Amino acid sequence: VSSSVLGFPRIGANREVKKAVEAYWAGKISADQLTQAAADVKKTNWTSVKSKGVDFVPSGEFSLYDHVLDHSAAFNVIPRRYVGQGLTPLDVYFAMGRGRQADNVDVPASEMKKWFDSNYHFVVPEFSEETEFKLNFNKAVEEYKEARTLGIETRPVVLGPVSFLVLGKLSKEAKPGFQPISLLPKLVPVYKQLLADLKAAGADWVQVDEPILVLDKAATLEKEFTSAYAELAPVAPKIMLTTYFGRLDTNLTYVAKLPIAGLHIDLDRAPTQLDGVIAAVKPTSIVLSLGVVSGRNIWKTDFQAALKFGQKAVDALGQDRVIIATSSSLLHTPVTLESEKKLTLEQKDWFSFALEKAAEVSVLAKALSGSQDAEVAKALEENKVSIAKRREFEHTSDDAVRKRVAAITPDMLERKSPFAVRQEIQKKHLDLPKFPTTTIGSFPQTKEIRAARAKFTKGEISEREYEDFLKKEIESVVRFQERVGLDLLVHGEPERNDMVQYFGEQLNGFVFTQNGWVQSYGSRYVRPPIIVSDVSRPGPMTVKWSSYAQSVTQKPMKGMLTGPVTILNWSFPRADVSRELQSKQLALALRDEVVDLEKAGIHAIQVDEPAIREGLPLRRVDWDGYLKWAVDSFKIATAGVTDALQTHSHFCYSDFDDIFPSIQRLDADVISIEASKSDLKLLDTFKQYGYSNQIGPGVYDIHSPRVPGDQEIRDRLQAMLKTLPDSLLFVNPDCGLKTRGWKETETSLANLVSAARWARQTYA
Ligand code: THG
Ligand code: ZN
Repeated sequence: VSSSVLGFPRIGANREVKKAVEAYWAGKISADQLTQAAADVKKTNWTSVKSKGVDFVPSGEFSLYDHVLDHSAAFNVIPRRYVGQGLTPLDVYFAMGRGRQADNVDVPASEMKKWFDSNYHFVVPEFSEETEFKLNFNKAVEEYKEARTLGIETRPVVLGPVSFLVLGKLSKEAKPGFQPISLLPKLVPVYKQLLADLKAAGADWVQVDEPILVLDKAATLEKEFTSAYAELAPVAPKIMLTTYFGRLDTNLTYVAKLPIAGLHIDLDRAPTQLDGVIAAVKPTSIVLSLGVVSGRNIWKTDFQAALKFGQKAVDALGQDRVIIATSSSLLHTPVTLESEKKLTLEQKDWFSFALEKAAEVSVLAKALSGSQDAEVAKALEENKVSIAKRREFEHTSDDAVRKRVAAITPDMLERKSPFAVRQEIQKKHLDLPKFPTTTIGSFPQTKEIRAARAKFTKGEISEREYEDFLKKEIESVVRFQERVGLDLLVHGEPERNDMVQYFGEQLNGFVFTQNGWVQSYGSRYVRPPIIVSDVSRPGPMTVKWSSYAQSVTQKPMKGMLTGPVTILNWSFPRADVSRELQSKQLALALRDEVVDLEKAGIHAIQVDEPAIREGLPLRRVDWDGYLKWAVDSFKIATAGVTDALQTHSHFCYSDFDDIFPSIQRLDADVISIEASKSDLKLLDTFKQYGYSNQIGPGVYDIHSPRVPGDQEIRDRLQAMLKTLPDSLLFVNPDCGLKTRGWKETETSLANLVSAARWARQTYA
């Protein structure tokens, strides 16, 4: 039995890669220096994974920005707008990832999408009839050789051809109805070249990732998989076909017949598929790679449970046909626990980060191989003790919280009156004009704000000084909003680092890392909080700031909270209880906060759920179960108030077709959505379903520094009013302004207000 890791975090233990990439963008280091910084981190990754005893060490999955983007650049899938601008290949690559606005070049970034159900975003490849694949470079071979020069034999990783095409979208040039998958016959020859090069370079195995095999849509792709792999297998190294984040289900029938040497399955997410997969591969010579060490969470693997899976596979297939692996790439976990100095020893003993997980697969493989090594025996014993201690801790639940969840009644989910009644009451209470203007919540997080927070964290300024600073910030944001003429104000959120971390820090049941960075997109990382026990709210979290903000203005102030589902999805959840239970505990904590805000004189409260859609299970049969508790959680959080309180929610996307009835069921008084990038077609969806509550489709895109003109916003409003009743329309940007500068924020919002005033006159 051997061991393998499917991929490793790219950031570097001390964020070396993030820093180097950002320094390169800022013109502070050269391309060569960037390459060197990357080479150092790759070397450290390979060496340390190897040193843990892992047999199959991955290479080629490293990236300066995103592995799908690497793949597009390598295969020459480069949208026209980036070509012929006089940029170096490296700068074309970054321009595709993040756009570029300098020296007469002005190109927007490519679209990003969430990588399956994770919080990682990939850069979406764009295909058309005209796409001409060729190998611009062979990253897999280059990195394989790079590792080999260091004396480390690796298993190169490439994204598979079917997933690559299916994850893409149509480029501007594509004819409507064009299917990227139809490019497969043109793409396969280029893959053949890549894989043949790898074989020639000496690679024995290649890991080919086909994660779309866990999606429903793969059921229609049997022909494509069969023909592509029939062509690739003869020229390639031995293919380890990897699937992750879900189960193969019926796709297994054809996958087991592919000419592959190995198949990897995710037993963290889908443990029940093991028996079926063993049965399907048994008659073949396929090696089975068991993803028993989670690539998505940070809990120590229960060795006894993992060994049971392993033993079952060994009994059926024999030692030589079993590999113990991480369930997916470790990209979604922090690098190492060793950098954590603030977690208690008890807490540290519960967790495994990427490097610790590498050690886990190695020990498990050795144990299954019947190793008599004292080190292995010791590791098994230590794991048993750690797991037992964690179980013991899990038993000490917070009875009050558990009882409260068990006592949730249906009436707690419903507002007192229907929306139409509430709307009338709220109109009087809030005194908002027609087409009310508002923002999504955050205002620019300036250097000064970050510096003050850093000083406070380091103890260089007192709590008092920090709070005074924040109050000044809040007051100046309020004054700005009054000056520019916005109707429903916000406090700007200068006190928040991250919309999830901030709440986690104030709730019982969470712990935090100092260095547990996980890539969100490009050079942007988050530090997900870890839920370790029952969640409750020791005291008000935002009331102080919102009521201070309300105290300095006559205009209504909107309270700002992150919703239960988003806090859960952007944290590392517990593995011992259901996500539903954790979500409901969060919901009750937020319910208390919402009620307290209302008591403190706040008349509008926004509870953001940007992650509700990405949490959707990958298989449609699992959707209803999720949507039921996700929507219920939001309702629990928001329904504890009087009819006079206006609830808002915000979603950072516009892809609602699939979940529309659930959005409606949230029964928020106002929702704001991202509508500025995509066309306004989605408003037809709203009309079609008869959406009845108020809605603010973003009137401009905040993800770019570009300032929208007054006329442009008027045109958008006009277009929106073709489908939306004017009594329901709010006017707002399409997301928070945290990442924007003040300059463009001021002009953009002035134009927004002026367009709303125009609309009030025009549609009086
Ligand atoms: N919070 C969390 N997850 C998220 C978002 C978030 N996932 C989706 C989306 N928003 C991702 N967006 C961002 C935007 C900015 C940053 C990270 C994710 C960011 N990170 C800083 C960096 O990498 O330099 C670090 C921030 C910090 O100091 O805490 O700017 O909003 N959880
Ligand atoms: Zn948003």
